[in-house]
Amino acid sequence: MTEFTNGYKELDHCRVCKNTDLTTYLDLGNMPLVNSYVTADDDEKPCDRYPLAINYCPECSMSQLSIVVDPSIMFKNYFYRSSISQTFVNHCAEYAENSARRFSFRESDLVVDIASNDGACLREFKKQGVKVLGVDPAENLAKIAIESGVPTVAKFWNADTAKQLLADHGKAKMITAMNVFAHVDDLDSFLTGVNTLLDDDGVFAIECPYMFNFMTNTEFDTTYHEHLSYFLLKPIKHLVERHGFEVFDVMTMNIHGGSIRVYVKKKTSKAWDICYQNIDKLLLMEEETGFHKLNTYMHFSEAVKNIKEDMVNLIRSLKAEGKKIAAYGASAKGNILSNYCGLGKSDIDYIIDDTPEKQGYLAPGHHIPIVAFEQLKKDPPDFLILLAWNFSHELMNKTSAYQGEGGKYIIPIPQVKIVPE
Ligand code: DWN
Ligand code: ZN
Repeated sequence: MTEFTNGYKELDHCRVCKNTDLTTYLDLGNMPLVNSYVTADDDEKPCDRYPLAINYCPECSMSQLSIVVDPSIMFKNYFYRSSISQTFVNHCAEYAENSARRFSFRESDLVVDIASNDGACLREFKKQGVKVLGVDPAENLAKIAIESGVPTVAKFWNADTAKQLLADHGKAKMITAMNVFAHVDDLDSFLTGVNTLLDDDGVFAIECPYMFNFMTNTEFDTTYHEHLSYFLLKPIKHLVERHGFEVFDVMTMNIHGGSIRVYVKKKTSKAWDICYQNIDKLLLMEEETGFHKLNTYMHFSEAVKNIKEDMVNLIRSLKAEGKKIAAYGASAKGNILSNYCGLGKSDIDYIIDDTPEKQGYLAPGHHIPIVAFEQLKKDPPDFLILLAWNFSHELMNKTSAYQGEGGKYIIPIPQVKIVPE
């Protein structure tokens, strides 16, 4: 039984290879939980904060948080909805079409999505004519998914859940894990569950943010307590092979700041050719760019401090000139960036977010109010910080009228810049 004291536990070993000789290379201090939005009634109440630091494992090149926050605090009632971003929905549609073609889906096939959120991805797989089943612990999101025609089980994924689903639904042809593999502490139970539910010739696909982009683009604001692990291909390969699986293909993608998708099959299956070229090329790139050496990581903090300095200096100078500043995208990453930079209500008047469930709430930590899109017209700022910089094109398309009237954007990552200059 996992013991969480004050809502979290220290992690003194690598979750992939169990090595205990870990080195901290990024420490953002005590930060709020990124989806802990509060109502105005709690504006005066200080929010819970937890240590936020990343450790490197020299054995398997894994990066992971130094603590694990109790998942039931973070995921049982979840504000984030995948389907708000059309860019992400389009990404899912392409994924579903490509999967149906590549893996020759039949109507009787079952596709299971672990951490299925509001059903955004499975709605696209359903259009391919397969049976779908979502698994997500957030009861609020499971309800939305079910109402949209995506059968969903409101549970955490683990070995026990998999056994139950096998009894109720039979084996799955494909199991997808989008933006969840990095959120899970007990990856051994997670993978045991995949082994249980996956058909002998089934496909398991892991999609998660990629350490190469995280480091190269200084995407430090995607460090939050939900993201326990920061993956390269090397530790993922090590982990799945320990569970009787084999990586048979890998691709990198420009979604969520840069992600990796790893295709995995059971070692015993001969159904899928192994794309050695793609796998070996990425492993070699990781090694040649120094990601298997601690030294590479030790400069990251400096780059992070530079972004903080640039951001604070820019905001402070614009405020000194009497400029009005707002933001777009009450995102998890935006909550880390603004809190880490010490920006608050005196710097940012409001944050626009199209997620109905976030509107009317206050963002974690600094409690900046989250408002609907209409506020931009009612109370236009001089500068709009794109806190969901990973969707800058979509946000700028949506606010073209604002830009047409002379409005400007501040994009904080990979470096702080004003657009148009
Ligand atoms: O792993 C995770 C990623 C996938 O999503 C989760 N743990 C948490 C979450 O992180 P995030 O909140 O930083 O993700 P996004 O998708 O970058 O957040 C975008 C935010 O911006 C959402 O609150 C929705 C909002 N948004 C909007 O209001 N209008 C986004 C778009 C594109 C829009 O048009
Ligand atoms: Zn390790």
